[in-house]
Amino acid sequence: MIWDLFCRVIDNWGDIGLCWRLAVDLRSRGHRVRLWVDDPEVLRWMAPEALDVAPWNAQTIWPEPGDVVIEAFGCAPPEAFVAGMAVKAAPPLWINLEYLSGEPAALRNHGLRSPQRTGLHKYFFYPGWLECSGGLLRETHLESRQSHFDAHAWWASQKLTPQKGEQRVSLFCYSNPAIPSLLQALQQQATWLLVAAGHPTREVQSVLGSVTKINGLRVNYLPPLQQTDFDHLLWACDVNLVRGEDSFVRAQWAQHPFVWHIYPQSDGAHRAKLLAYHQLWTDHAGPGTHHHALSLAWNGLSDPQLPLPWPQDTLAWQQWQAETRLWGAWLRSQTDLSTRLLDFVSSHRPAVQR
Ligand code: TRH
Repeated sequence: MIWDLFCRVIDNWGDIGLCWRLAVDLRSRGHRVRLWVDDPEVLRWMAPEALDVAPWNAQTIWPEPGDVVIEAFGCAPPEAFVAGMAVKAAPPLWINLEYLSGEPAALRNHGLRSPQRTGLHKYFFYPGWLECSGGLLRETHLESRQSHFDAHAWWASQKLTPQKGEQRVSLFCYSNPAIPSLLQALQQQATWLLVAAGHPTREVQSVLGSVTKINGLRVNYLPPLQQTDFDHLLWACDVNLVRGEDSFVRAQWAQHPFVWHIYPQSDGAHRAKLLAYHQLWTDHAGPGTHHHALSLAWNGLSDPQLPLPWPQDTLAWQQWQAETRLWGAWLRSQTDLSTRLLDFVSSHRPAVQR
């Protein structure tokens, strides 16, 4: 099938990061994907191989729409393109790929159809953790990539040198008042902190200045990594602090303890979203004693006066690691997002044909 995937870059790297991953995955399954992006700048370093990205701007001459149209995060395809969809004898299936959420409202809305002015219909597709949701992006060859991964060779390829006995922690977050507390906690044990480019680097440097070694803590600032190398970073570390949506999903495939810095919303709506995810963890992986406490504190949802509850003993890490494995195994036992999208398309396309 021909897919038109629309991506508007609002802020950060997640809009394009997720769309690029989806495009690559659908192509690997034999589909033709036109990825329309209004600002492809980030892809230059994130995916230098992304030569065939289609520019979405005022000069774009829109071709006849394909079989499926996906707008990422409600980004609204241009009117001229939608008009082309409406006049097709068999209009494409139009899907709004929404944000990841475990909240009941997202599950209720998943798959619902919304009539449009043009006489077309748009369907809502919600990624999620449960079978009744849209699932999580997981490429078909992920397991084989992971089983062939050689962390030592990868560190060397990045000109980074791990040291024996250090806990390796990656950091990718938004602006976060808990960073000083994190750095304090990490100094208590031998830790190698790998700080992602952008926000995280600025935040950590604003606390540590030019210092890169303090008590047990050693710090490396990373350049922006290609997306495949960002995955490798998560596989090579023992603990991953991730954010947003795409890096959060990738941490779940990395099989190491991880903490999610959820995208903070001004109305505080992220709290319910975070708690819904905690509940799913408790239901499917275990009590989450260490994970939940750290996650709440990291997201500013517990007493900021208290030190960050970073586990300091081996038993705690073992428990958390065991739960992380269960969580990952449960998710891997389900079908992935692209498979569910394809099923959705094959069961809904005939219904919208005229
Ligand atoms: O960049 P983000 O904060 O994106 C967010 C979320 O998508 C959020 O839901 C949305 O509302 C907001 O943007 C607009 O975090 P996320 O989703 O983890 O995306 C980061 C992407 O960047 C991911 O694809 C991984 C990639 N990445 C690299 O390729 N190289 C790197 O070095 C790093 C740090 C990230």
